[in-house]
Amino acid sequence: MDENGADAAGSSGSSTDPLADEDLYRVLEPDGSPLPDAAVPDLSDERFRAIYRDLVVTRRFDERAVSLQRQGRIGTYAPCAGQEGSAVGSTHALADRDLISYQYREHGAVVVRDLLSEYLPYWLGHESGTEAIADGNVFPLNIGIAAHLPHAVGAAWAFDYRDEDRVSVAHFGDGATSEGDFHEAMNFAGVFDTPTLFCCHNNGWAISIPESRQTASDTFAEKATAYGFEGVRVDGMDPLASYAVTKEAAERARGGSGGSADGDPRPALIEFVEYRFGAHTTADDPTAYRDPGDVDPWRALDPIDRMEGFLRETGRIDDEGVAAIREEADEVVADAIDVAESVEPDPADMFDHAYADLPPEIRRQRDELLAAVEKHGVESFRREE
Ligand SMILES: Cc1ncc(C[n+]2csc(CCOP(=O)(O)OP(=O)(O)O)c2C)c(N)n1
Ligand SMILES: [Mg+2]
Repeated sequence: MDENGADAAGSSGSSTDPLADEDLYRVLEPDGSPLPDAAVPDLSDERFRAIYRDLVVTRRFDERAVSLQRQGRIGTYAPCAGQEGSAVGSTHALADRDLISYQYREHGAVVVRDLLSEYLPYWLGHESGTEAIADGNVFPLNIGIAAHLPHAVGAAWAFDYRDEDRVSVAHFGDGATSEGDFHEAMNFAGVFDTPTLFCCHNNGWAISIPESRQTASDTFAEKATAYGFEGVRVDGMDPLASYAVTKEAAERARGGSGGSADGDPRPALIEFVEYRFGAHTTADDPTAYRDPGDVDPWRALDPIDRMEGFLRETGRIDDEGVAAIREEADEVVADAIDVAESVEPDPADMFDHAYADLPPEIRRQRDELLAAVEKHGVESFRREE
């Protein structure tokens, strides 16, 4: 074992042969053909193509965001390449009224909700971006690991209390399961049967910490047992498996069939086993802690190639259809960048989002800034291109 414990990855996640794990729920083979006994979700052709389209848009967004960061046009960014299948597949299984909260890497959920133009300003440093996505039932992005989970459970509890037919879906990483907030949220959800889906994205790493150093449990899914509800493991790089598992869990969370007591909502933990192809963030160099060759077996499970393979094999798309979707993705992302870059930054914005009522010292700083803006003009405070 090296100093990170990298060769003792345990039975889930960072295994060097992802296909060796037979316990994972799967629908698609690596080439996209359905597994012999697989229950392919019963979806319209439009819905299957929409899932593929959202995967492609998410990948394109990711590529452009990394490139924008390299050009100094956005701040630090957390790439999601490799992990699109779970975020996109699971969000397609929800109703628009369902509430999504996420860590910082599940950009695919935002793409499915069609909120890219609203979302991108956040990465450019505008708080307006996080405000706007809240209107689409997506909680603002959360950097404080697992801190959003008690909030997600609180929202779910409120849905239940008010008799609203809504589910609260919280995305987080394997690293988040070591936080107290995760355990408190899981316990509360189990005791009070809140309609919460805990979506754990096990990408094998928490920055440089491998999962073998994160938990002594065999799987992350089994942690749900301690809190009295179901945990399930799914191939997170299989968009249709991610869809199917989420659909069923959301049904139970709504109090539908399959729960321990039909009619009562039950929470669930879904462990999406996947891998991030790239760096933790644009500030990270993964070669410092993992061998570049470790990524190769996972690239063979690329969710986009897999979904495309499925659509082609079942006659739902051809070369022309693929080209049209790729072109559309380029345009959607380019438009989102144009919209985001046209937001005029207001220097005083930095004072507006932490306090309802500014404390005297912060108010003094704000007044000083406003006086300087008045004197020198707002352009003096904007970045020179
Ligand atoms: C409470 C808290 N502690 C530490 C950090 C620093 N940090 C940022 S990302 C990260 C790793 C999280 O790993 P994981 O939950 O597996 O998510 P992933 O980045 O792999 O998607 C850590 C420790 C933080 N943001 N918040
Ligand atoms: Mg992780």
